[in-house]
Amino acid sequence: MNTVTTLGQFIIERQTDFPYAKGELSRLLRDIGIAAKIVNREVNKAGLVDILGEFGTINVQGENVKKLDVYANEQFIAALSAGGETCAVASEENEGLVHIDSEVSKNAKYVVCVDPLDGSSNIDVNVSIGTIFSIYRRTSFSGKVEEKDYLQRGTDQVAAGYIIYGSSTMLVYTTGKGVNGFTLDPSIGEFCLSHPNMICPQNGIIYSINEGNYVHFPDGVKQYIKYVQVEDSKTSRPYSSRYIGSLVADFHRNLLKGGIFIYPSTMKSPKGKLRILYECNPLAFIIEQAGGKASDGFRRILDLQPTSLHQRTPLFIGSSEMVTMAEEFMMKYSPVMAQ
Ligand code: P6P
Repeated sequence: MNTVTTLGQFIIERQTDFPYAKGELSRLLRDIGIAAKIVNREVNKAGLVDILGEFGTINVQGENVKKLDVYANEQFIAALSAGGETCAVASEENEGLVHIDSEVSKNAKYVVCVDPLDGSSNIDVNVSIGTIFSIYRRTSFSGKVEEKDYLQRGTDQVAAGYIIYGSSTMLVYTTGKGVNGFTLDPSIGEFCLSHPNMICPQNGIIYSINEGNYVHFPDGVKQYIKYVQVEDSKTSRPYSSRYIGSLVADFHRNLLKGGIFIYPSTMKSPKGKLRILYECNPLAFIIEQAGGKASDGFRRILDLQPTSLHQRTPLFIGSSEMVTMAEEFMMKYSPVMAQ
């Protein structure tokens, strides 16, 4: 009989990867898994308005109905607070740091960045959405956590992962020892190991970009798009265009099948749209651990030095050979942007 490995069992088994670990990171990952199950329960009901009602109304239970991204944010912060293993959270939903000041948490050694429900505008049309998280050791040794505790390079991440709420709900994470995926089995309420040692194909035939912004793309991106659309059977072109408009869903498909996701700078988002701390860095950590690549078109994402919590960057991420080729187009046709 196939043995099922739950997320909890896997985390404990892998604790030996970190000889000096005393279990804090394991418990922190467990806390994230708990919040993911709670959010999953509500996300799966999102279409049943009579249960949730419209944001700002009172539902059948007499509760104030919250937008799901607000609800998700509260659940992750509550689970992390209850777990006591992190001293603060930087969230896409909060302008400043969310300090966790309980006696246990205020001396905790980890800080967490989270996009609690990315792509939440897709909820109403039943498109897959996701949570993205990133974990660092705090750099200050005492006192209140400050923004500088978060302004670390992506290479300093201790762990990173995402949850995708789709046809099934999966949690995918890395601690720097490869990437593993767990699928939620609702019948037992556990995330079970379903995708051990995930590897991103070095090449692919899927490109993901919002071509509605074409006129505002840098020339390097325009030329790359023209290249992938040319008929050439030797290089399997034209590629297939797949763009869901939900970062976690686009990323997850490309991780499994091979492909490149590009959100470049545009007129509307001159620095790119996606955030370094809780979107680009965690996904860059995962893709590199799976053998892929992530850059801003010129520089490795994980080497970027963030200067603010909600800082944005252009993002080229996915199969290593595809990202490298797109970077070559950027260097050839948009070299001025390399500065
Ligand atoms: P656009 C969703 O709002 C999001 O933050 C990501 O999940 C997604 O990849 C991107 O924005 C889509 O942006 O401008 O193409 O609608």
